[in-house]
Amino acid sequence: MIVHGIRWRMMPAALALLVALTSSAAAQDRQPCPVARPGAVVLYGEIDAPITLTLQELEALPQVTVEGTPHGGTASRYTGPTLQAVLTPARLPAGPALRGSEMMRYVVVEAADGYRALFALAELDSEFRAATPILALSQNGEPLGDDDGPFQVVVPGENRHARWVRQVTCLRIARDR
Ligand SMILES: Nc1nc2c(c(=O)[nH]1)N[C@H]1C(S)=C(S)[C@@H](COP(=O)(O)O)O[C@H]1N2
Ligand SMILES: [Mo]
Repeated sequence: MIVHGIRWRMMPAALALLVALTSSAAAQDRQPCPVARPGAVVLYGEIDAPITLTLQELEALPQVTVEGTPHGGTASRYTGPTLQAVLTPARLPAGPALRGSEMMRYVVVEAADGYRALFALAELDSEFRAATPILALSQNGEPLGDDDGPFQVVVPGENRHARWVRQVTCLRIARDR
């Protein structure tokens, strides 16, 4: 009986702790990228030092155009470098070198609103799949608007759009061990 009483008296404290833990975890999920630069994409994480790529530098990379239909919109042409091309300065393993323990590498795409989505490095590799995700700079030849741009991930062939990250700020390079 005494044990029972103690448990019940602890309930409000236990609930408060649970709420505090869940809300702080949710807040952490929504932290914007700490190294973001306005109008640029920053590569950071498991690389020697963060690398900033400006719009001009992204435009200088080979450009790919893919078809995609935005949420509630009509079929569009999205153009920009592949995420693989954007990641080139990070010198990550690619093609035949992407195997064994390297298969645990991944990239977290981070957005201005704190939204984040993860791709395995292999999903970005053109030797693994015919069409790989791009960092779109334009839609139907026009720069992306403020809601989506200036940079938006477009994933060819992926029907759900949860990884079509809008307002991309950073690519965090990581790996599991
Ligand atoms: N920055 C950012 N990008 C995002 C999201 C988001 O909340 N923030 N939502 C994703 C989801 S779940 C979908 S379905 C698509 C389309 O969202 P929209 O309908 O708000 O354009 O964007 C994706 N990209
Ligand atoms: Mo969604």
